Amino acid sequence: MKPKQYLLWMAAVAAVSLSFNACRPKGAGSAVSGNAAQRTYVPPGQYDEFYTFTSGGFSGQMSVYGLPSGRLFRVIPVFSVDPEKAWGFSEETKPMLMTSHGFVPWDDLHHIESSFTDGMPDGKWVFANSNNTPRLARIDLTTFRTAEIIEIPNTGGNHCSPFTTENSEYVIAATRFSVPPDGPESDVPIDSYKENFKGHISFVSVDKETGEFDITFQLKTPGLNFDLSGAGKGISGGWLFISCYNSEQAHTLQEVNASQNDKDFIMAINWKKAEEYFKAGRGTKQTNVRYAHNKWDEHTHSATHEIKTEVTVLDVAEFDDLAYLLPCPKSPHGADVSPTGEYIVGSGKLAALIPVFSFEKLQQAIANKEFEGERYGGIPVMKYESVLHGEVQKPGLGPLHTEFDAKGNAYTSFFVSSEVVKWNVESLEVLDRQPTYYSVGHLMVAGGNSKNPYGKYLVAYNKITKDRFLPTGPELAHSAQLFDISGDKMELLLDFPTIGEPHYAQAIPAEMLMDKSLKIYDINANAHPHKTNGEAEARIEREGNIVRVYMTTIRSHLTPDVIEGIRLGDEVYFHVTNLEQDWDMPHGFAIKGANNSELLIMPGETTTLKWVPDRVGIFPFYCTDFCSALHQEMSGYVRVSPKGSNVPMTAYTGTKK
Ligand code: RUQ
Ligand code: CUA
Repeated sequence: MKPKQYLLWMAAVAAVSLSFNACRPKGAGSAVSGNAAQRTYVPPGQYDEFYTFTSGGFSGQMSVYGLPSGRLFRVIPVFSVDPEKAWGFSEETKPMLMTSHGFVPWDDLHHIESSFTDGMPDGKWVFANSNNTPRLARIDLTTFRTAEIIEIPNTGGNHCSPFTTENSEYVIAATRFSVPPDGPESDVPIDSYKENFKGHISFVSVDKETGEFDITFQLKTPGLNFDLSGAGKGISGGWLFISCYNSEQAHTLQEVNASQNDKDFIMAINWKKAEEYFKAGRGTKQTNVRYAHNKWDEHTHSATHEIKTEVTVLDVAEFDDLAYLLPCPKSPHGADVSPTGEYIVGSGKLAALIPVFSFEKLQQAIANKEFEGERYGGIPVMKYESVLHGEVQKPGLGPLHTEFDAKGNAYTSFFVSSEVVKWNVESLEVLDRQPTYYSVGHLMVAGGNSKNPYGKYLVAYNKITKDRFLPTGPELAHSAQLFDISGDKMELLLDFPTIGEPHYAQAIPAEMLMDKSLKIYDINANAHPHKTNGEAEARIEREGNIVRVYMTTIRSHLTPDVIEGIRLGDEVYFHVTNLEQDWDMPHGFAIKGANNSELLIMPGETTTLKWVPDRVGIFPFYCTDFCSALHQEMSGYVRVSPKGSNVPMTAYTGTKK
């Protein structure tokens, strides 16, 4: 076996043996100290200290938990349809899931990143990526709703994303799978990877006030797999560090062929320079792209979808000061930047050490041209020793991700050896290690990717949880494990199950968000084109075979609740306006036989359900949210008659009009 194959084999053996209970780490039951319960117990009526926004992985959603309790507060639908919230089912939300491929009802949401001001979470938005059909989403932290989704062109697998620069100038997204640039020329033989496949790194600007996205420019790079990234901060503020695997540029059997080289790379990008070149008019307009830009409007309570067809691309090969390659041992996954911005930690999935690079050394080495050579037609490769701060020796097996506290420590997750390891960023000394149950992927320290981490808590997101929870058939809940990191030793406090497969998360102090959380939509500001202004305006209207029901809800009736004159062949739109102006008082709407979801209409909002009746008869409808003592009475009937019948159009509640 070649050395790299041997390592792979070793890793596989370790992973397999860990998957049997016989190898369950010792002390799983006793790892929790006496007063752990007290430290995670949030008594009834009290609040948690942090919100955590957690990726749902293959669920496509984001979930909101409290820390330290681990209580689940909300699942925010982002890239997957959600019938509970009518996301992707109501007429208003359908445009949010439109792409250049049409309506896409599912995606794989991996990473969550805050908006930042001066390198600290500012509580305005969190961003999330979809891995499969490349998109970025912005979630509004006053409404806890997805406010915007933009598709990323020239990209295949948007894994290396989203990474926010220090002042949210850009949210950065880079392609996991290099592919030929979009357009008719992309029909090429797959074994022409080296010549024809390219990477793209997108710089998506964020409007300071509205948060609106715009793909300002893209950088075109050689074909590589970009995995993860960290935006520089402080002294490295204008830079970006991206882990690259498949430096071999293999196009098949990557498991072996993309694991040949002893070192892959971290690509350091001077994005400030790239921005300067862009502003100076460098770069080419590519006009054969097609990507969706979808926006939610809080006044019309509706989304719009448009397809854009232009993007500006700068080819890094045409500049000699944009990109540098830092050799990084064995298939790096995470590339994480320390709070001061000085250190960049690479986590080689198959490496037996953790390399820590120094930004200052990198700057000197660039100035002194300490290059080992060039790769891919002109990108300088730095000398490993010239840019290295040092290596953490024997940290564990299978390092993936690193987070930081405010005291100069780093915390790295180890997938294969199932542990979190604490080490000092300056001295590179391992200070503590604690087992996780079991294979830990991402980890999150509260504020751990900011300039001044809040510290206190660390959450490990574990992928395999055999024997931790009550069995639930072949698949078990993934888990989050909460550690107290305020002392010298990390202390395990709590296990809690999570939704989907959590990758990254962001913790935001509760006081930053709770007071600005929206309570109701002002009904007077509701500009929905099919809003009903009070019960007196409730009605039905026919335009050909389109029937619009202008319906209102208020405790505890729907208006109208008697509807006649609907015929087979009609398309019925229930435009339901919730007249309530009271916090936490949504009403629901559902009708028998609808091959659609329910609606849950927030106070002051208008939402639309499309219904195409398939038979004649009487169809009950009702409110789906137990809203009052008379909730069960909150219902009504629709009469459907044959095509061509002359049953008059009738709609009322109470007295027949
Ligand atoms: S990945 S388990 Cu999608 Cu962030 Cu590392
Ligand atoms: Cu309204 Cu139940």
